[in-house]
Amino acid sequence: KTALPATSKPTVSQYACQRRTTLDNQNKIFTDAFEVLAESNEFLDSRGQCLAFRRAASVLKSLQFTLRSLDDIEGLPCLGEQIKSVIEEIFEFRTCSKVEEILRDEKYQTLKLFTSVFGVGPKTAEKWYRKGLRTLKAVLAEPDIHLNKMQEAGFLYYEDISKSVSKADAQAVETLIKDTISYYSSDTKLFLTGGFRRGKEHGHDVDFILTTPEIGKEQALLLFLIDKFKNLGILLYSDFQESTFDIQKLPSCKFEAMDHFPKCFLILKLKTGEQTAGVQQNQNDSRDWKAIRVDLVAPPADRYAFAMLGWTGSTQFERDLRRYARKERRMLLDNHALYDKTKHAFLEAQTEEEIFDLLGLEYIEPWQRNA
Ligand code: DGT
Ligand code: MG
Repeated sequence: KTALPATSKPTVSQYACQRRTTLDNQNKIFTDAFEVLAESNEFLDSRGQCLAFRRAASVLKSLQFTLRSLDDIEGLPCLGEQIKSVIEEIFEFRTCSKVEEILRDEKYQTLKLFTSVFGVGPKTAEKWYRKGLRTLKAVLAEPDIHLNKMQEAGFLYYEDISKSVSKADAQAVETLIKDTISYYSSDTKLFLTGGFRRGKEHGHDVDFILTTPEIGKEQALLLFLIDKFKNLGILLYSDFQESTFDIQKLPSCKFEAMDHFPKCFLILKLKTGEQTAGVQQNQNDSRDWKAIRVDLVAPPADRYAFAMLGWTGSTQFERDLRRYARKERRMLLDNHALYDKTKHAFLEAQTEEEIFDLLGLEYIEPWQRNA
């Protein structure tokens, strides 16, 4: 056997889609710090800074060892001077003063609280903060705040949906949907996606892709399901968005834009088999259910692979897939399609493996996409 020279470390790609990132994070102390710094910059609307911290966290998550000294980060991508100094401070003090300062900051704490409500983003949270509001109770008591339907539901079921969803809950929802779609057609397919497909034990919601072998038949599927849930008395909230999908359109480079498939954001009543306090405070009835956030998306069967790849995440993995396609392959990728700008042609794929292949990437399993 010939030993590798001491200097030859495996190179780590700057793209998350060329790294294998499991849930076994060996550098949590650093990545937790970067997530706080990223979020604080998101609240400040500093997109570039926010992304820089997210990328750094993502690189460290992919390492199979814990950082011990500055030598360990030599040659790693996405770790600029600012990031290095945070890592250095954590080496020395086990904590970062900037992160501590953010965590103590009243504004950060308040924006974090407000954005934990379903339907409330950083912009709305900021608006409420500027009005002098500091608690959820204060928001509800403020006469000139108009909540939209989503936010109303967010407040009403806050106690349940602010807690994480377990894998067991996700499986229970899967069974429920499976039973219900059998009434639509026996060949409707249901796939768990999002964080649970990546092997996570907990999530903020449960994401599913549904499709039918016959193209076009998936169009009415979600409305059928919503109607059934309503009749079953388990539909607490539903926001249905119909298809705006156009096969001719080039894939969108913007990750933040939602895809164009029919989809719905739901809150469902899931039977738990145990008694819990009522949803509304000062309501002393008990209940044997909890509210769960569920997202459903119904792409046509020939778009299934792109939709599945796009909805499996993680967000950082998705961003880098698109960035890699554009910068390294002159291709445009989104949740609907892959377009080759050199050949001026759409590239078709039936499976995720085929999409990785078309991009010239090694296949990364869903549980290795926790970037
Ligand atoms: P969770 O639910 O917090 O445990 O984590 P995930 O990874 O399931 O995240 P979730 O449910 O917000 O989204 C599922 C996937 O869907 C996500 O990993 C990427 C995709 N996705 C979510 N939001 C967007 C978006 O605004 N645009 C695009 N293109 N994709 C999105
Ligand atoms: Mg999810």
